[in-house]
Amino acid sequence: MHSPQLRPTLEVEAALASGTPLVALESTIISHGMPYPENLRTAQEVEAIVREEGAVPATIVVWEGQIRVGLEAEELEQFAQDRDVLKISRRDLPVALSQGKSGGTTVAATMICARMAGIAVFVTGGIGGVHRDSEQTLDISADLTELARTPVAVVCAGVKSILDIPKTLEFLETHGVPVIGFRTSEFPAFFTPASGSSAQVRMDTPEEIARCMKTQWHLGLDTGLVIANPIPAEEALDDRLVQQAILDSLDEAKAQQITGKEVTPFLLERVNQRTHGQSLQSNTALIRNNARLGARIAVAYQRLT
Ligand code: PSU
Ligand code: MN
Repeated sequence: MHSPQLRPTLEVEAALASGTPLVALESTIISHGMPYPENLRTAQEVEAIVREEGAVPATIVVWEGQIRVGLEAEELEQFAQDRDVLKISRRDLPVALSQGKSGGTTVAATMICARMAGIAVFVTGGIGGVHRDSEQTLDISADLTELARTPVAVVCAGVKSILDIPKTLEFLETHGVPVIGFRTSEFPAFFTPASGSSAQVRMDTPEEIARCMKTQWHLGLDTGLVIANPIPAEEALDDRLVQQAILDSLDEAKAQQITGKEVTPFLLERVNQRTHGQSLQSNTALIRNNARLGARIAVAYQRLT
């Protein structure tokens, strides 16, 4: 670990030193993706699941100008309650750190920090992607360009259809990012297990995924991987309800001229409201599901290395 701003907990440092598998966890979902106290409860549950599976969780946040890799229990509580922090993606990292600010790290920023810390597996809910009206706005999440340049495996439940899923998959293909469906050949759409688009390949075990990661990086192909883990069927939302909520929210964003980094948090919040909290329940269920898979992949990957 080289950056003077990188501050792991003692537990994370010990795990890195002893070769115990680690799982990085994203924090924009805590600061901007869910209301309090559900965000705290979910973050705690996710950490507990990672431990159950024999790995060490490292929730990554920017806190008063430092990159914290892992938080103490009280710090996590404090972070989850602070609704007034930044959303930090790649370009915001140097700004926030040099100004001593705090914030939740996006998929892109969490990948950067995980890599700096030496953590290969990262669990989140959904990744950012190519927006539906990208022909006009050029709005493409920095998560995708990060996947194109940073060697970390990202476990997610696919991409919300607030985005253009086929274009998102095209972008990942262009940039050489493997897209693996876990026990499915469909690429999942976050709230629902199927999007109508295919994953690049289906894999059925954490070991198979770990072998692919190892092979990729051994070849010197320093891109990330997307591990797309569909939401469990019993937790999925009704497709028509979700689609309508998304269309209405997109109209609202356009009417209010929401742009830039505000777009995604705005849409997430409005979709949550329109689905009357059902989406929040699905959201927490799929993250728990991703945490279990991510930890199993981290354990399998550690065995190979
Ligand atoms: N999509 C979700 N949930 C999320 C996000 C996206 O379904 O919480 C968050 C993640 O932190 C992701 C970020 O990295 O939004 C992408 O934001 P943008 O589109 O501004 O790059
Ligand atoms: Mn954007």
